[in-house]
Amino acid sequence: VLQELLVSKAEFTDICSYYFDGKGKAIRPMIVVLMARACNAHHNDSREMLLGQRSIAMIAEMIHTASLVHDDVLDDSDTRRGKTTVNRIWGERMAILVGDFILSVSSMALARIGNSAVVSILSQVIEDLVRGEFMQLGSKDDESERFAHYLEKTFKKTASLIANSCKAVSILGSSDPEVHEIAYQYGKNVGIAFQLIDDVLDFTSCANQLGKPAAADLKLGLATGPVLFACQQFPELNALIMRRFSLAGDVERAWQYVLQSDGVQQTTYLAQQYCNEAIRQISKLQPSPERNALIQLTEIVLTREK
Ligand code: GRG
Repeated sequence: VLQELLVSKAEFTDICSYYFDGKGKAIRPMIVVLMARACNAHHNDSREMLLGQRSIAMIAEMIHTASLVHDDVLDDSDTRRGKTTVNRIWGERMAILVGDFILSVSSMALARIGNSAVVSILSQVIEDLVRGEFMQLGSKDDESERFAHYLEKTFKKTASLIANSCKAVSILGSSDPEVHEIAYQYGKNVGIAFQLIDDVLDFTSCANQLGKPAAADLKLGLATGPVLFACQQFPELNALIMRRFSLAGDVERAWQYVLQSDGVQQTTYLAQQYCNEAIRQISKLQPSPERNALIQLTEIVLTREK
């Protein structure tokens, strides 16, 4: 369906369908569909509502994909999901337009749902994605502010899309504001945990598994969870963080410090705490097979290898 939506109107068919090839994990639409069914257990479901919820799952994946295409331009990346990036094959101008186009198709699908609360919730996601990317460009010189800045960036870049998509399907499925808040809190906590593990995998996984180069964050000058924790044990890292690992040998030195420290374990532990909170939240919903699946999904988020 996603491919049909994108391809039917595009002159640049091949490029637009390039990432909709089933190679992504599609974790966002999976969470959204499960959340919709877990919330619907509280109410009756109409065909119109189910279609709206299915649209939201597709819109979430489209917004995600558009942001990946733009992100690869900003980072000048060569590979994504084990494939050459759009920017490498068709050039940066085309990649920007393709990202914009995917976003425009998702906006039309969003308008078609015809619910203004849902429109504003998912528009907030786009603002958060851009602000998160902005936050990543800048860094905090003050060490004490660094972790809060990192967590806020993590929410905006990754968790907002999951949290707000969960909230949007809950609004279509239930009129109870408590259910909306539970859906949002589950998505927010799972989303933050997902990004923390993403940051761990940048240190622990090999390039082959990730479908993109390892230590990509350090090479981009980014200090993520494992580095920030390692810096508490090895204050020498502070200077490297401040200059964004820009001197020759910085990336390799930072990498060694992180592996000698408990940074990876501490970041994983923090991700576990967020998953525990997600489980606590979702457990407030009525029991359903989908609620159980959302609980199990937290384990997959924590133990995934790519
Ligand atoms: C065009 C909407 C739009 C935004 C522009 C560039 C930008 C602002 C935001 C970038 C946001 C970004 C790339 C966040 C990273 C999120 C993340 C964890 C990506 C990896 O997700 P996976 O592992 O990827 O689910 P797959 O490939 O499985 O889909």
